[in-house]
Amino acid sequence: GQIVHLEDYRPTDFVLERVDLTFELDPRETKVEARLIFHRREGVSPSAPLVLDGDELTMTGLLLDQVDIPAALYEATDEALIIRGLPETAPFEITITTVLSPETNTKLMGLYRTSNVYCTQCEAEGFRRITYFPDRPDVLAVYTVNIIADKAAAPLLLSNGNYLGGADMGDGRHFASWFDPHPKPSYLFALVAGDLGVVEDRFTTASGREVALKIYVEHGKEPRAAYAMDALKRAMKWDEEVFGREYDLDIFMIVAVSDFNMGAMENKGLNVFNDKYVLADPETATDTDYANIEAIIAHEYFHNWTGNRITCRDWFQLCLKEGLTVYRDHEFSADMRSRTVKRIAEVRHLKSEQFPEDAGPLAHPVRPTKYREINNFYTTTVYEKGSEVTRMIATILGRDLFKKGMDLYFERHDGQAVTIEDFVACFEAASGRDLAQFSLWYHQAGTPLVTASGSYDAGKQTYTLSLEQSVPPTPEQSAKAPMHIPLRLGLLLEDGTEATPTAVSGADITGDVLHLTERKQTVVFSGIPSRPVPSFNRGFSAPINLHFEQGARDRALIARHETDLFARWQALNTMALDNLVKAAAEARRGQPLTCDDALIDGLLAAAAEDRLEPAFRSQVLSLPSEADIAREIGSNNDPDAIQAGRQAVLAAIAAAGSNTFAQLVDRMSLSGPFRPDAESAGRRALRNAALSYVVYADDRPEKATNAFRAANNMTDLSHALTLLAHRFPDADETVDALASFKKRFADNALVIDKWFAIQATIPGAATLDRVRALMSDPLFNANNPNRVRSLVGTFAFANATGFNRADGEGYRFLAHQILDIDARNPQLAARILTSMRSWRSLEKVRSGHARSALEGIAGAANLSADVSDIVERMLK
Ligand code: B3K
Ligand code: ZN
Repeated sequence: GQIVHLEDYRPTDFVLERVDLTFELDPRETKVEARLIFHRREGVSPSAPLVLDGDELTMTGLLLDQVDIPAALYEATDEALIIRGLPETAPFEITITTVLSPETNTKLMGLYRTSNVYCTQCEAEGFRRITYFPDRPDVLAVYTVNIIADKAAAPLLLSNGNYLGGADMGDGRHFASWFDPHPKPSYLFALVAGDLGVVEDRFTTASGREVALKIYVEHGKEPRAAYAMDALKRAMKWDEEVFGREYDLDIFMIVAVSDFNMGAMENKGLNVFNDKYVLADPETATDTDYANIEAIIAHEYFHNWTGNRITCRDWFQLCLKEGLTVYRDHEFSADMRSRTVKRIAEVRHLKSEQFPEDAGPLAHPVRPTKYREINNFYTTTVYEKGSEVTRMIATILGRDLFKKGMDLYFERHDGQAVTIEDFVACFEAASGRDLAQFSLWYHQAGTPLVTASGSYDAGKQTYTLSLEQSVPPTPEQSAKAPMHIPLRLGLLLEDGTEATPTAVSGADITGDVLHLTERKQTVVFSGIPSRPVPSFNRGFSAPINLHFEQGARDRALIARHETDLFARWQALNTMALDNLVKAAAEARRGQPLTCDDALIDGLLAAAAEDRLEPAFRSQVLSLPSEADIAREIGSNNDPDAIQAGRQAVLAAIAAAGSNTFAQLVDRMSLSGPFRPDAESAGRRALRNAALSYVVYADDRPEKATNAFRAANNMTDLSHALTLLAHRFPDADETVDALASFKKRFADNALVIDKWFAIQATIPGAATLDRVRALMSDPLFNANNPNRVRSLVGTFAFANATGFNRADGEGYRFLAHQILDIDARNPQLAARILTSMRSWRSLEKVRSGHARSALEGIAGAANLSADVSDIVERMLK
């Protein structure tokens, strides 16, 4: 693939007015007729050819206004169809016939088959695998779609928009026609055909439109779609109440399929989902699964306005729809559940996924300026950091002006394909604020570092904060300008109350938001009666790293008294991280391992504090991961030492807290039927966190085995199995439990994915052989993305000691898998390869092995653009 540059953007020469598609579906020989009505854009040279995108297409017909185009006037290459001699001003119709083989389409882009269902995935550039087309998001058109198929094999024929009608064709086939009145880009096109069961419901919009809701799943799985339907209705209502957005068609459909490259896709009126994010019942889904379903159903629905009605001018603007829509789904989940616990989970995710990306060779701005393969830019930076940037706009403007800006965005740009600049301009217009410096968040990669130091002057009763910001260099961006960082902050006094300064100089402050805009700023707070304890970055108001020397006593004060609950968690988590880093260093040097009493006291006090909600307490008890510790250390990492240090800290907490944990296991148990609501999930989470420590403190598998036997829902069952497998991998009890779990759920692939993932994350060097063996298990399927992600992906992403073996075998294994997967499904291969994005921060023996493995991939023949783009950036 060629490198595409943002600065090269220009509109198409021809305007697409209408699209008429007819599909004659067949597993190996699907015929697609595309009738496209264009006119030459004003001012475009009359000799300019029409250039359409294509990818692996076989064309069998090409007409201009129903007449064959002579061979001399067109040229079809691998990537394009170029037609010359077209009318100067009058509209004309191009008819293209292509023939496809959905059954052998293993890339899962374009039209493919999954479990006998025809389905499409077009974002970002999949539509060009269906027909030649101006396949770019700024080409918006109205589509009519006719689908013809065998009636027995595909009784159900779906596409975007509203159903127009259909009929039997008398020859065993039937057809259906769909019309989508909303102009849309090709990436939002969808077609689904097959034999599926359906769950139906209705929704009445605020203005009285009746919408039919349908969720299609494999026959027999209908009961497992009930929660998704409930989440959909709640999302529709919430978007009306909070963003004033109503649905705009008579029907909204979701189809769950079992082979899908990502989570889900927001095609207009016809969302297609990975079935993992639709299907749930207590026996087979964990609380995390329920929460993910709620969030993703909402996310795709919210795209109807942020993405579909207002779309991206080009793919550089991806965060325009993704960052904003993630922000919207985060807010939705916060309103449905506990806002604080949701925020903690978001920040943990951001730090464990986005921060490493931003600190490594794959770092890129939220709004990149060039790409080789756009599929590689559906990243946590574009999504999650993009969401944080939107959140910061809301923090800077305040609730009302943010709402005003959003309303203006919807009003100004409905029906358009726009840019980040257009988006930001709406907030500037609504608030009168200049967001030029703030916009650097879109353009500068890297996680800013804020270093703070404070001094108290008792005589003057002033507290002086010296703040310094820097943004680390990232690929192709060495020098960075200072950013506008909205830092929420509180100054706590010894008695736990908050100081209210009589004056502040050196920075703009609105409410508790301190606006950091200079490289160095000295802020003086007056009227502070005693030495204050600063609590920085409340609610994680800015996605930054913050360095401030703060003793355990001060952190404990924050953990006890902060009014911002997120900051309480943050104080304990930071204290834990400091200890874990220290313990890792001790393990590395072969010294005795220590754990501070202040940490143990803080964790146990929070765990036992009944005024705090259980979900929050479970977050306090869950220590930073090995990857979190590695990120904090930053370089020359030894995963074995990190793990040894972490285990020593866990053991110390488990020993000191044995009574607290045993009591929590008892007191947090639930009776009555399973309920997936946030409160019940929180109790299960706290109980399971406590159980982990109980099992950790014991060298016999008995307690975990009992928990496994007693579990009556998947959250508890899979947690107990994880405890058994991770703590006692070779015990007979573990072997039995793994076997019984497998037997019980052998016909449910999504549950078997958990079985694969639990085993893939067993710590230690021996797990690689286990993973290899599991790849030959009859329940494994190397063609199914969910299976591959659960076993190979989980091993590489989430098993620090197993994957990063000192002998390099883990990397060689992964390299081999990447090449194997790449031959079938490049997107999947490239995604899993990003698990090595932090390879340079390993100690030199491991990083040497990692480099060789990456070089092996880079040197392989026939690499896809997806994988070669990632591997080359990683080696640069
Ligand atoms: N927009 C899709 C992601 C498409 C990924 C293409 N490689 C799902 C989402 O973000 O909602
Ligand atoms: Zn999205």
